[in-house]
Amino acid sequence: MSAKRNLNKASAINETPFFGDVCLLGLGVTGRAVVDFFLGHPHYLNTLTVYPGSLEGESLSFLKGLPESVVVKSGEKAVTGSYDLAVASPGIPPQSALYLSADKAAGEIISEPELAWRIAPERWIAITGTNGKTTVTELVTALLEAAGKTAWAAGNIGIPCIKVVAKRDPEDWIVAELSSYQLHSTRQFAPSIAILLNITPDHLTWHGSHECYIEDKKRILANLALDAPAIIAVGQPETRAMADELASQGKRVIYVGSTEELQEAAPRQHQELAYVEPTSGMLVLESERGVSRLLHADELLIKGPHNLSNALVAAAAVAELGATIDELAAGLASFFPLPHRFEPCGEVDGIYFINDSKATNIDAAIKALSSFNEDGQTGRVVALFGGLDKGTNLDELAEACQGTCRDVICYGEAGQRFQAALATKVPALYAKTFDEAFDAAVELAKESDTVLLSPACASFDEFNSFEARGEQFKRKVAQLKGERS
Ligand code: UMA
Repeated sequence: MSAKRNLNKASAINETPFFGDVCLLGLGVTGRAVVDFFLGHPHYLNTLTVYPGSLEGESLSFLKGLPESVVVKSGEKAVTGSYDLAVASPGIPPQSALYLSADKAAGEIISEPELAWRIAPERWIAITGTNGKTTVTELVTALLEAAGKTAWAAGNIGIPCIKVVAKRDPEDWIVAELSSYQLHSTRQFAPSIAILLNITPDHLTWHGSHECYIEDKKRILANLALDAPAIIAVGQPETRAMADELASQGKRVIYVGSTEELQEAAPRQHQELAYVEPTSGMLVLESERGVSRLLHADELLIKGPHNLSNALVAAAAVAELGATIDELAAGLASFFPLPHRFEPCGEVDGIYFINDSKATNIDAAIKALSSFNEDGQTGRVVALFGGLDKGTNLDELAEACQGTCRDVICYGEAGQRFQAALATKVPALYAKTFDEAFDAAVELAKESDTVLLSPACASFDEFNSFEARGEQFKRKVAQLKGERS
């Protein structure tokens, strides 16, 4: 590949890094974006070699259009030769032959967000956590826009960061949702603001253990400059420990949580806090600069205690960039729930339907259930759990169902294990398929009840994605509405 400099560069891009001989692992959304970037900006490297791994539809047609300057090693299960840099797609596990061999063959191995950051390191807000990442990424983006700034949501949300750095103007912000897979292969990544939401068991197969998963999530905080705030929801011992560790190193931490959590967690000398004031119900940001009351919790359209935390972290981040209280309050009050994330889907004959298909792990489903108790709807939920089993312990989910759920329907590959575990606390039925589970839930629900899809499992036993599962839920609601009208 030619090392000629591209003179039509966007000024947000840093022209200095030179990556030499680069190998790229994977040719999905990430891999294709990396190739496109280097084809448009060839001066960053000497050669580009692609190890596509498994190939399907879009990757195959993409391969056909590649110029000869890109070396493609189709069908190779291991990286051979020698490279200065390897860029790994996030889906490729670190214990795989492809990743391990690349790690040996290359001077260093990094993820695509790190590559994008090395090229354009200014104005990054990076967000991670087991649950809530996409909501917070969208919310931060919306609040920045409400404050008159241009922001690009990118990363695990579906748009590779490398695509955005190539497009943005110097003043624009990147709001990057980062998964643990992407963080695993970060080395120097240092965002302007880092947000850590929560860490609960997930992706155990990819990481090998919960401890490794925690370590990878923590990498978002690893290289923060002294004045770059870490905004951390401290509702769990793991996240609280990370906040305290950073604070003890003299770094800036904004502690986010309930007033009880903050009393336990925040050292008094670090007075940067975000919480809901128990007496007034107002969302509050507090620092040495003063106390800002933004809006009442009831004014938010996104519901549940987890969304209060999401709103607080997002507001704290955007307040850092100079947004006024009015701008933050207006932006928060007008933010709608995203599809498949505790999304209200209407009412049929007095029964309400909520699509929380994105809840693919136990913790997310427990959070959804806890929203009902807050609203005084105890015992009025008929919940659908099931799909592809992640094998996690179900005791806490069973506890959360008790008192909250009238009935639960457990379906799909995970159905029988869930039924056995949950039946100890709540009436639990088994249904073979998603559709049968929905129909059974409608049979059992009474007026004023809510049928909640918050499945606590991946969707892949029956669907291609959690989105497809959520769409099917919505289709079933619409069909029911048609039949009953
Ligand atoms: N591949 C292999 N072997 C593997 C895995 C992948 O050969 O074991 C190769 C194949 O060529 C395949 C390619 O890698 O075509 C796919 O790469 P990938 O799995 O990394 O997926 P991408 O299409 O690049 O999409 C990735 C994220 N996917 C994963 O992390 C699994 C997308 O997140 C992300 O939106 C996109 O980059 C842009 O940043 C999706 C996701 O499911 C939504 N994320 C997980 C989650 O949210 O739980 C972490």
